[in-house]
Amino acid sequence: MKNACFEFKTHGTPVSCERYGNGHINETYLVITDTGTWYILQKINHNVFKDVAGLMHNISSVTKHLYSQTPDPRRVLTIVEPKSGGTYIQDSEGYWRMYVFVTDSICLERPESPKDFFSSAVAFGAFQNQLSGFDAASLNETIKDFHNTPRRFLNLKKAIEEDKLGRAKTCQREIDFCMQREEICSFMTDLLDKGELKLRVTHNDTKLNNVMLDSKTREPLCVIDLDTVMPGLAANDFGDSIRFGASTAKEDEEDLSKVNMSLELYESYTKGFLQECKQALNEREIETLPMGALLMTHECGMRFLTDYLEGDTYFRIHRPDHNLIRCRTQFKLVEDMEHKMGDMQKITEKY
Ligand code: ADP
Ligand code: GN1
Ligand code: MG
Repeated sequence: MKNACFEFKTHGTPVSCERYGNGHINETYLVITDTGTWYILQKINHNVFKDVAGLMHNISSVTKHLYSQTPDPRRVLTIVEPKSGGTYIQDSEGYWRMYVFVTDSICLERPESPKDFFSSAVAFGAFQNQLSGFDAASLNETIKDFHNTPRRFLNLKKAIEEDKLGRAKTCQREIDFCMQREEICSFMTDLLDKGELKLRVTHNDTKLNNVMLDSKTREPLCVIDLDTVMPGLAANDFGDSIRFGASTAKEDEEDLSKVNMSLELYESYTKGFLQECKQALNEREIETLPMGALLMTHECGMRFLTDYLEGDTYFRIHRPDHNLIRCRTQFKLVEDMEHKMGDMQKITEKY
């Protein structure tokens, strides 16, 4: 058992502590105490999050804001206080935090039906709406240039030039794919510079497995993984959800013929997301949602490719070419979205 699990104000004494979940960034454990109470213990990835105090300040203030609107620990991620006070602890292994486990919930890797995906859209749309009155200036930027797509392109170019592990020759097709799409990278940043899009408080990592649904009713409960809540674009939150959840296959599917963007799932998500937050968005923000999907997918593919070239130092991998496989699914989705852009726009207009 991890020593850290005894350092928080749990109900009862921890009796088990096992690795849990499929996140790519933090090290997550399920802790169960002798009273049968469940908790999530996480070792915060300090390579990714350099300023842990700033990160935890964000999560603590955002969850307080959400709790003031919805005072229910199943509906708002809840921090468990360390015995020493504050919001996290540091020991010889690193930085740790604990959350209340969202009871009677499920967390999906794939939607089992369009209704599941609709529920996740309601959760992220409502999250967006609830944070519309939150003071963005009070938040720390936990990862600089997180969704700055042109910057991600430059990082990729640098990784190709350095080619530290001599891997560039194994992914020339993927490299070419990115070089052909350099121009689209600045689509959102240009609109932002022109003042046509608005910076809001957004989640920035809206994967389906970052939302909990009620295990019986499949209704949305709670948005989790709040590490990247910071100023961002609504279209990016929308887009990252489509990237992961509207795909017909897993993020690391090797058979690319199985990987496509489902218009049916796209429609379910659009309906749920806009139902919850369209009143908070301007027309231009709504118009750019389909491009948000394409660009978040392309950006994520470039990030996987960059990490592959740099020697897998960012995303957790389970096999040597895991990041390359992930990158390929993203680029397959980008191509599919390029073909379906007209349909995606029509669906968006409908809602
Ligand atoms: P990462 O940043 O590594 O993705 P997450 O915070 O998303 O870490 O946690 C990883 C997984 O742990 C989630 O996908 C989910 O399955 C589970 N999890 C995290 N927090 C909770 C919670 N409060 N209640 C239940 N499950 C949780
Ligand atoms: C990471 O932490 P997790 O697994 O929810 C990453 C996202 C990527 C995603 C790709 C902080 O999300 O940006 O889109 O992997 N999170 C961070 O699956 O980099
Ligand atoms: Mg996560």
